[in-house]
Amino acid sequence: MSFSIGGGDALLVVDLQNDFLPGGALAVAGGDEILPGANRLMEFFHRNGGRIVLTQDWHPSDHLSFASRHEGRKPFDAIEGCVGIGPVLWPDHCVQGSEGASFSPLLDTHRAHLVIRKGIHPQIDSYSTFFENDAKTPTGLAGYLREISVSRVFLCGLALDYCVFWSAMDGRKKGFEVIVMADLCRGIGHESSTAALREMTAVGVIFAHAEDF
Ligand code: VGL
Ligand code: ZN
Repeated sequence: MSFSIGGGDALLVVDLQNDFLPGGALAVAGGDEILPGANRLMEFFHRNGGRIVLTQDWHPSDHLSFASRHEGRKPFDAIEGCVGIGPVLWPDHCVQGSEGASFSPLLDTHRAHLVIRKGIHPQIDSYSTFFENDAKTPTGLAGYLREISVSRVFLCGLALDYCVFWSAMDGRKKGFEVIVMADLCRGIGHESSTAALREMTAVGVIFAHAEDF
């Protein structure tokens, strides 16, 4: 497969922040391996007139997705009946303004046109870059992309089974063509990653690899 990139294309680089990388509070195994490829892809989009959007998980220190906010609960415990939170609780991560919430120093952020910060409301999480987890509060990304005539959205980053997955699903829901860079994503869980790949395939997400560019 090969892609020619232009003004109708956007690259969404998802959550390449210290806390999701080895040594971070919610480290995704192998997360650091995708940094060079993400940088190369941003450079490629830049050279060809594509749009580049970075996302940043950006929680208040008392965010309800943190296990520390729930008496007797541990990180990765399942949580039910808490609208907009779950299906599991997380360690404290990506607290606004912290070192953990900063982009990796190895990420070339200078090519980005826009940074979307998400998960900013204390009571609700936001895995998707398009909607918060109530599935109805928009972040504004779809409007931004539409207004600049973007129709295809390419995704890379972390985590495959949460923020990349939900961004891809909502991108399809909003009518974009969605291409997930399979070798430039890493997942938190094995089973959830397998399920994510299956569900994305079912809604017409296309998978590509760095070598396709
Ligand atoms: C994410 C869990 C909690 C992600 C963010 O970026 O995939 N996962 N917050
Ligand atoms: Zn988070």
